[in-house]
Amino acid sequence: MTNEELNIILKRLKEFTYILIKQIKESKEIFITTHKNPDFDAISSALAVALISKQLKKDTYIINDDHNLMDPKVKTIIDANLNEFNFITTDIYNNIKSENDILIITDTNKKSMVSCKDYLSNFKKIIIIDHHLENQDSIKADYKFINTNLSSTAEIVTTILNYLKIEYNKDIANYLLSGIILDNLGNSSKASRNTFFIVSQLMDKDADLNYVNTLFEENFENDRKVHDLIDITEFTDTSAICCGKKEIIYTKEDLAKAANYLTKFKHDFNCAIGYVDKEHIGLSSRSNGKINASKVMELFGGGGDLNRAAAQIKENDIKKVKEDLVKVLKLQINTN
Ligand SMILES: [Mn+2]
Repeated sequence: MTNEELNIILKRLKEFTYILIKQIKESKEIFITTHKNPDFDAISSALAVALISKQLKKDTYIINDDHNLMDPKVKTIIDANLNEFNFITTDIYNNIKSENDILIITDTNKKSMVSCKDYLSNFKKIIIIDHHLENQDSIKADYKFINTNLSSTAEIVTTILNYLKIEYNKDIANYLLSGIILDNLGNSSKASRNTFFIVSQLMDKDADLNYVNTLFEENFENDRKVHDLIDITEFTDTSAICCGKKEIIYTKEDLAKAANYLTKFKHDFNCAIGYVDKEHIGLSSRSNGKINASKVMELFGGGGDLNRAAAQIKENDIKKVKEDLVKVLKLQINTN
């Protein structure tokens, strides 16, 4: 992205900020949600939007149904904020909903990825703030700021906080810094001049890299498990694919870590495949941009952006998934 392109994006973000504020001001109650199983980018951006809404004296709720399934580190962030912010489930939303509610979605634009997907038509207006590619599954929003050239949703919302000169404390700054760092790991980083400017703003609010590092601390056994998966990677001229064994269950994050690691080796496309439970297989992919990772993962029912994408399918035969992926990659390369 050139500086000129970035300037155009930031001008659009400034215009979107005015729309966002106007919409929040006009509504009594604001609901915020993220993709299911939120990560640091999703949860920090939801908290930042909740902060804006609370400063405008609106009743503000964050919808999250995954309290017991979540990454334990993300859960610690939510638990630390239970007094400051109203976290509710979709069932509670269903009991308190009214006709004028606004839903603001951060870090996804896909219907299948939000837990309140069956209630989307209940909202008077939907606003999306995100950095992932749109596709047929994208939610029809009344207003949206989606830009795949920006590094993270946390970067987008921190830029909004800056435009609005909204004060926030060290904790929020730490969460937002964690979101930005999480989404910039590996070679698929989209860090720009704005990313580093925003990071310096967060550090001005006393965001602390030591705190962020504690969130990314690894458990030795789990790290070895991820590396055992990486050890069985098979390479072609253009791709690196590792495929887990049947007995081993991986988390989405494990697969993402393995895929990130593979970006070290300069292949066009990297993918980690593994069972995420007994009936489902997960795929996590990274691309240098020559192959559209999102287009490839869409063929497996998932999505993402040009450089990072993932999918999860109900399937028992992991070898078949790998063979299908190899076939798809051959086609992608031949049609380039
Ligand atoms: Mn993100």
